[in-house]
Amino acid sequence: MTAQATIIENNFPIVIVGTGFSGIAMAVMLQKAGIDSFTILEKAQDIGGTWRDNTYPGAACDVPSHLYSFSFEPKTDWSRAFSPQAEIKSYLDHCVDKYHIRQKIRFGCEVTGAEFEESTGTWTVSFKEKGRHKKLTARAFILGNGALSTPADPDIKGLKDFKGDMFHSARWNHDVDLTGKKVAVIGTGASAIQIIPELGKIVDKLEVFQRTAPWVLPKPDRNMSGIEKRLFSAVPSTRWLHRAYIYWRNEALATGFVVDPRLMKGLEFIGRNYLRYAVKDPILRAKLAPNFTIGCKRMLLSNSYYQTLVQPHVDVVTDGIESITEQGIKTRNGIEHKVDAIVLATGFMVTNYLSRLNIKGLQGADLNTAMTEQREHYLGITVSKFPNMFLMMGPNTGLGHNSMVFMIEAQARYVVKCIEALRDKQLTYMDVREEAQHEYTQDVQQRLQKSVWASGCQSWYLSEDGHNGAAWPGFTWQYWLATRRLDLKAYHQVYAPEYQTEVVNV
Ligand code: N01
Repeated sequence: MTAQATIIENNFPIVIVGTGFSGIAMAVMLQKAGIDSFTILEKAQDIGGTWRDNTYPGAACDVPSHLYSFSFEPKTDWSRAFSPQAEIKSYLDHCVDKYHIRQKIRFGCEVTGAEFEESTGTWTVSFKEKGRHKKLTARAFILGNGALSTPADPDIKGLKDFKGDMFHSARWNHDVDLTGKKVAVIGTGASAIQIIPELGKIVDKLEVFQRTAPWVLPKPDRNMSGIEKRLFSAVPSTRWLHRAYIYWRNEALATGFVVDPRLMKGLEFIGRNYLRYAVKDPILRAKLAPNFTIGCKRMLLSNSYYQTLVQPHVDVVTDGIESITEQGIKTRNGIEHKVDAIVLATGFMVTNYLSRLNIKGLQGADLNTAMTEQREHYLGITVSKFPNMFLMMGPNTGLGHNSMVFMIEAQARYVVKCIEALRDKQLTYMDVREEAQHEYTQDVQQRLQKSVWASGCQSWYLSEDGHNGAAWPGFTWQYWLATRRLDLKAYHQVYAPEYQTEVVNV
C-alpha cells in the first residue's frame, strides 16, 4: 500500500448518507479510485433508497432500464424496456454485493445532523442507531439522501379523521388487501398513474381525485426478447449502441425542455391524439385534458392509465377536495365519497428535503437556511460555508427528459476528484467561493427562465414563490462537461497542520 493510501486509510474517513443509486454510485467510484475509507449510514434495514421504499403495485421505471442503470455495471438481461421496481431493486442489490459495499453500510442509522470543525477540517456526523444518539467523524461528508425520499401528506382538513385504511404511495401497506373494496386515490402524478391501472384490476370501485390533469403519452414498453438479451451479452458493443440510442433520443427532448418550450408542441400533439384515441366520452375527455405546457410537470408514460379511467367502475373526481371525513372524502360540491381505503399519491417533500437535518458549517452557517434563503450552490454539489460536504442529486440537477443515473455518475466522479484534491494537496478543507457559486446559480436561474418549468404551471420543481431549485436547465452532456474537471480556482483551499492529526471515531 502506498504512503498516500495509508493517509487515506488512517486519516480520511468519509461518511456517505443513503444507499440509493447516489450512495451506491459514490461508494463504487471511491473504491475504483482506491479510496476505501468510507462508511455508509442507512436509516433503513435494507439498501435501495426510493427503489426500496416504493413498492406500490405497478411501480416501474419511466426511463428505459438500459439507460437507467450504471454505465460501469451494465445489465444485459433486463426483462422489459422499462423494468419493474423489484428488478431495479435486485440490480442495486447485485451492485452492492459485487462491489463488496454491503459490509461498509451501517443499517438502521438515521442521520440527524452534522457539524463542521474548521481547525481539523472534519465533520462530526450525528445519527440515531437503535434509539441511541451516536457520532462519527469524517473528513468528507456526502449526502446521498435524495429529494424524493420523504413522502408529502396532502394539506387537507381532517386527514387524521379517516377511519379506514390510508397510506402514502411510497409507504404501501401490503397487509391491506384492497380486492373488492371501494378505494380513492388522491393525486394523478407519476406514482398515481402506475398505481391506478393495478387497482382498477382488483377493486370494486375506484375514485381518482384529480387536481390537475397530467399529460400522458404512450409508453414504448415491451418485453426484451431472448435474442436481444443474448446479443447484448455476447456483443457488448450492441448493448452500448442501444444505450447510446436511448440516451440521445431522450437528450433530443431537452431542446423543448430548456431551449424553447414551443418545441413541445409536437409532444402535445401526440398527447392530445392519444387522449382522443383512448377516451371516447367527451365529458371524461374534457376532464382529462391538460391545460399547461407538456413537460412543465413531469411528463407521464402509460399504456393503461386512460384505459383504466374509462372503465365503468372508475370515476375521475375533479370537484376539489374540501376535507377528509371519517368515512371518505368530501368534495367542495358537498358530496361525501365513502370509501374503504385512501391512497395518498401526493408526492414528496422536495423543496425543503434537507430541512430534517441540522447541518452546521463554517461560522455556524445553517444548511437549511442556505438552501431555503440564499439558495445558492455550485454544480448542485457544493455549498459555500459547508466545506468538504457534497450533495448528490442536489439543487438544480433534476431532469424531466433523461436518466438521473447519468447525473449521479457525473456527480460521483466530481466528488472523487474533490476528495483526491483534498488528499493530494493535503488540504484541511476546500470551500466553494461565494463568488463562484453566485455566478453559477445566477447563470442556472437565468437559463431556467426560458425553460418549460417557467411556462406557468405549479409543480414540485418550484417552491411556493416560484423559485426553481430542482431542475437542471440544460442537456445532460452539458452537466457532464461542467463536472468533468475540478476547477480548484472556484474553491478556497485551506491548509492547516492539524490535517495530520489522527481522526478517531467514537
Ligand atoms: O408525486 P407528484 P409522484 N389535493 O408530486 C396531487 C418520481 N417518480 O409521487 O398536480 C389534491 O408528481 C398533485 O396534484 P397537482 C418522478 O420524478 C418517478 O407522483 O399538484 N391533490 C399530483 O397530481 C416524479 O415526478 C417514477 O395539482 C394533491 C400528485 O398529488 C416524482 O417521483 C415513478 C394534493 C403528486 O404528484 C413524484 O411523483 C414515480 C392535494 N392536497 C415517481 N397534494 C419513475 O418511474 C398533491 N396532490 C422513475
